[in-house]
Amino acid sequence: MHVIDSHTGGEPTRVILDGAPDLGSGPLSARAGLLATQHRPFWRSVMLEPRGQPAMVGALLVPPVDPSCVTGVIYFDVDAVLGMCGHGTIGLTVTLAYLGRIGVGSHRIETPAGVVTVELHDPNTVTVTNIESRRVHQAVTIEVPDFEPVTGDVAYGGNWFFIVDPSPVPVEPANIRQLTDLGVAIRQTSVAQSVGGEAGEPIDHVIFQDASPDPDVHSRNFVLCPDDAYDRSPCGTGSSARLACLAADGRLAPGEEIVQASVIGSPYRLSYQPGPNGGVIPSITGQAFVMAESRLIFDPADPFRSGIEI
Ligand code: PYC
Repeated sequence: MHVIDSHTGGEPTRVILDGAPDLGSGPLSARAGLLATQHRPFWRSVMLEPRGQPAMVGALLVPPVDPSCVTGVIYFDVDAVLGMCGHGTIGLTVTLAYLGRIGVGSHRIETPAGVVTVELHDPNTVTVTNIESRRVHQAVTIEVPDFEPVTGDVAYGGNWFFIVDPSPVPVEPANIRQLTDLGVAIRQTSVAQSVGGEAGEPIDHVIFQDASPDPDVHSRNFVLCPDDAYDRSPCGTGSSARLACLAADGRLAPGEEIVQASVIGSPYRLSYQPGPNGGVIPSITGQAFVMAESRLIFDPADPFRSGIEI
């Protein structure tokens, strides 16, 4: 299996070029469903240690349905197949440029959540124009066992987010353990209490937002992903959901640009335009770097060839 690893603001992406199961030629959302339900051992073996690493997202290249797209892609982490992934799309674009498949300019990429546009500015800098993102519920209070009640918004940016703003715990590296524990408890409670999307879609990510002490940075976030790892980048789909909330609250005008930093300080430049259905069309600009190009080996004699399952 030929893979290329990159990181976007510290968040790893593994692009899978070959060796994956055949998912057919249906709509990407159907192929993502097949991957999630029929091929769980495959994607987990690529993400789990010792082959994978915490927080890594896989990007499986598949033929697009829409011929105007340079590729189709299905993203996943060790616990879930994702609708879209912003940092992964920045990493994928830089990887496609590294492979010589695309050059500087604008390209379309098909994901299970819809077609996104990427602008490659130089070998490392990419702007993603995401699918329309929207706030679904405002100021929902959840009684979280063993914690104080928390109030947040439910928003969609290609994945489903519960966004707590301001964070009850300062968004700082020293608090990553505490933020992770609270985020896991919020996600579990939101699922148990059926707090989710319009059609009952479960919350898969939790975001804590904080003001930034740096005057050049609008805000900092901590994003808990489905695998219980925190996003080292400011999370592209999470930033999209957050833009939808800022727009709905009248706190950010269309076209106005802000810098959002992750808990480890990696920045995205964010802005939006009004969407056709009352949401926002987010723009996310960030940088990715290719780190490795390798062949994964699945030796039948290796007791951990499927990854460490504990
Ligand atoms: O950047 O959208 C994102 C993302 C989702 C999960 C990890 N990163």
